[in-house]
Amino acid sequence: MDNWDLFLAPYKQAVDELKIKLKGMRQQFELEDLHSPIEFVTGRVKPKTSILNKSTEKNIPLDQIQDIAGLRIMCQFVDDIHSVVKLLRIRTDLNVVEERDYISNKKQSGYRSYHVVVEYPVQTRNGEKRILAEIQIRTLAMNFWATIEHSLNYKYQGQIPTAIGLRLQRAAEAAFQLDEEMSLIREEIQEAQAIFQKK
Ligand code: 0O2
Ligand code: 0O2
Repeated sequence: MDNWDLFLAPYKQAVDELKIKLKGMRQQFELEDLHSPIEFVTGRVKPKTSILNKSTEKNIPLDQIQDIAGLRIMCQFVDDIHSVVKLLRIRTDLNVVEERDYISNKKQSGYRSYHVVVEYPVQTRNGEKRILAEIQIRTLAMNFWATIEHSLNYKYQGQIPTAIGLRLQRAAEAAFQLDEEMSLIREEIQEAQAIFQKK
């Protein structure tokens, strides 16, 4: 690759645009005093070294990597995740090409999230370029777990000691139980939040 900045430009453009659009969805719910299934949104372009490692490890060309453009949507409740997925499926400015449900099928590590891969058209000087972006949708509890597990993985270079790995699996179950408990008192929480927002 001779010019990384040029290669990454449409991915950066896609992340910036999708961040604005997804935050816009949250604002629409707020404007109508409705519970937003989106709590907050973050985004990043995958660093060059991670892109090269993934391409080599999986033996796939750069433009087939699905998460060079990565968006993350955090939700309060597990049900919100499914609402967000439905909202994404009906959008006409992007095309859902793959869905991976790591909530029903958690990963061995204990990781839970719902991944949606989309094809998104970026307008460039040379016309339209359709690129892939990965949107990870998860609850705040799933995000807490994934963020911590990600740093431990980095620290131990993917070789987390067995004892810590087991604790992480238990922590993942605890996070999931937290989500289930919160779902049970969802109505109560939402009423409280509605009152709080009006103040
Ligand atoms: P707002 O008005 O709060 O939405 P950028 O610098 O634009 O490339 P970005 O996405 O703004 O990057 O930064 P980052 O660090 O990815 O964080 C994204 C947004 O998520 C930030 O808001 C944070 O305030 C918000 N955020 C992070 N953690 C939490 C959290 O636990 N709860 C809530 N509600 N929000 C959180 P913005 O985009 O700066 O502005
Ligand atoms: P980053 O930017 O460091 O987060 P693969 O990446 O090969 O495992 P695939 O099929 O490309 O698998 O995609 P998958 O598994 O649907 O999504 C990969 C991304 O999901 C990872 O990106 C993580 O962001 C997240 N993820 C998947 N499994 C775990 C896990 O066990 N723990 C944590 N914390 N996150 C996970 P990257 O490539 O690691 O990039």
